[in-house]
Amino acid sequence: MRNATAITQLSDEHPLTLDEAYAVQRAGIALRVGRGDPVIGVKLGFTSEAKARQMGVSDVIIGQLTASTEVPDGGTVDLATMVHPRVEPEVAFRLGEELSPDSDDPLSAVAEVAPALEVIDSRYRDFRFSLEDVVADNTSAAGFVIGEWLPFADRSASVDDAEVSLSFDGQVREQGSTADILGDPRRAVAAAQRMAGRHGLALPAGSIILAGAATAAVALEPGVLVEATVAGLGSVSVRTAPASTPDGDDHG
Ligand code: OOG
Ligand code: MG
Repeated sequence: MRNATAITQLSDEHPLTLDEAYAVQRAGIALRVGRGDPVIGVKLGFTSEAKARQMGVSDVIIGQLTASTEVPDGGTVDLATMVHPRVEPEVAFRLGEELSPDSDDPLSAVAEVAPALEVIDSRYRDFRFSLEDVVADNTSAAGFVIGEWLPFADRSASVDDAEVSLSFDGQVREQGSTADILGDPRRAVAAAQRMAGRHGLALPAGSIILAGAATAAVALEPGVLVEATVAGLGSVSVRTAPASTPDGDDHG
């Protein structure tokens, strides 16, 4: 988000349909692409009960990941550009070949799998929104971090029910299982194929698919080390920049 200012829900003033909400999302992404920030993948939202319950919204949604929002594993995110960011543990897939809407074996297009973190931030006041609002806001996508990619050649039977934990400075904040993501996170690949097909998004070779959070999201704080661990896949981490000091150089 370029000016980190919360707004009221779009749907408060202009009720919009889900298709219109996806059109708003595409228009916002087109602006970013025009600024030289290409789309490098997609993300699913509300694929877990924990997230649907936390946000009071239950249909699976799709958003787009642009290159500038990727943070390297072990890197730092600056909260100053965000409104009220949260973080959540995820599983990521990377396509080795294009995933076309009519493929009847979507998993065969997947080359790699990795543990991931997603930073979400909503432009809506109090992080409250309707399904249409959050779709128009590109599903709150603000940043993502991918751990080490592992080959998916054996279709990673072990990712279907792997323990997931999210910690801040080594203290566990959320725990769950990859099975909390659609019953099996591999189902996220078919879900992404279906949603991308429906909303006109391409999934070329190399695309990243974030499967959705396995647990509820946790509010980010300045100056913490955030780590997600997915049993069998490993860990991924990010730091948040320390709080800026009041005697910084940004007076007046
Ligand atoms: C919407 C994004 C949901 C997930 O992993 O379920 C999402 C939100 O919670 O603001 O990214
Ligand atoms: Mg997410």
